[in-house]
Amino acid sequence: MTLQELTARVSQEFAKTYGRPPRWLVAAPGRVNVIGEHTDYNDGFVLPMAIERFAVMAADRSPDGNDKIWIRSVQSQAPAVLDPAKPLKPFPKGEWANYPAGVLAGFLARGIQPGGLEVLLHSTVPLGGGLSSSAALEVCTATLLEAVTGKNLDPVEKALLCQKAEHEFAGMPCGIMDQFISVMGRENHLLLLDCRSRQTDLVPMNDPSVAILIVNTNVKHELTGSEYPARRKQCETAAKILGVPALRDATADALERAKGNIDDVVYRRARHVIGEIERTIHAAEGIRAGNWPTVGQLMYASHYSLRDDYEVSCAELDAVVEIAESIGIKGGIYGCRMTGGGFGGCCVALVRANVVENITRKILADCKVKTGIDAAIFSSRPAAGATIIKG
Ligand code: GAF
Repeated sequence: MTLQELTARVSQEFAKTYGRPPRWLVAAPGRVNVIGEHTDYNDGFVLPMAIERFAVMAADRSPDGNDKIWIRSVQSQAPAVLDPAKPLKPFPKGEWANYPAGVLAGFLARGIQPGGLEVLLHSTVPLGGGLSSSAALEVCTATLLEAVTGKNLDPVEKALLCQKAEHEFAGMPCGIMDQFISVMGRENHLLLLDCRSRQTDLVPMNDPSVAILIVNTNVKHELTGSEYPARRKQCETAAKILGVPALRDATADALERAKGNIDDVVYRRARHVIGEIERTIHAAEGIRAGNWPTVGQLMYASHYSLRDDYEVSCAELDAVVEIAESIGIKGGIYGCRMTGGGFGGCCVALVRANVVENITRKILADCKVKTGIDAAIFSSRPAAGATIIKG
């Protein structure tokens, strides 16, 4: 479904729910990270692209004139009711209302009052699939509040406000990648983001001979669990031992020299991050040069490092990568790796565009035989970041 078709549908759903057409329509994309995993909170580089899967919100003023914001979701029975008259507090852990609530809190803290709204949310970003459904929801909410109030935030401030919502309301100490790409994505481009300086470089990705495939294992992950914060701590420990502000500043040589003084797990976490930052820079160069076999090799290397050193993969993700390798360049796959936080979710594959259908059939069939899972596959061109469609 194109974004136009999706927003037309959400507009109709709004009219059915609230009995009138929406005054505002906004959308924000999910993302797939091509390479640069678990590097954002180490001040490193990431290389994500926005995907053609979106959180969309349709909205109008509340007819009763009060300041409450009612958000109904086509994916959930219970609405989220946000009342700016009372201090906003997080809802119980795991509730989707935390994402819009955290974003609204950020606007209120800046003295921006949106007033009462009735909202309908529809998201096509798979939930819990490592494709940033939560960042899409945060950025979509922020874009709606911008549209309603006419106050446009600077893109960096907007992304950071959304990241803060995720930290303080959803309890997930994420880095900056997901919110930045949902705000700043550009059609036909990847975003090379320096997570220290926050400088962004658009990397063109418009060669019609290649395609990005996203393989969803449908294995759900829970990143607010202990694993993600534990990885962050291990990285901080490694940086401290190496005497650098962040692992971005460490070299592979320095890590080898310090090996005797570092716990093996912490050593391997650092080895992943240091190697992954280098791979990300090389991959961006490879993409600019259209050197697809090199980019593919870097993607496989990233996966092995996430599997063996960072230990955030799982059997199903490993199976997808093994299947991709067995198909190989001859069969049209340049590279494949797990993407996102890990422990389930999706793999991203770089493939020859003219064999997408064959590859899709083969991966789905082999996955079923190897792991018993019913995976889902779709391809996406790099999409634009958040937009106001109406209003
Ligand atoms: C999750 C986080 F939200 C990101 O900030 C990033 O750390 C990613 O995991 C791993 O690269 O998506």
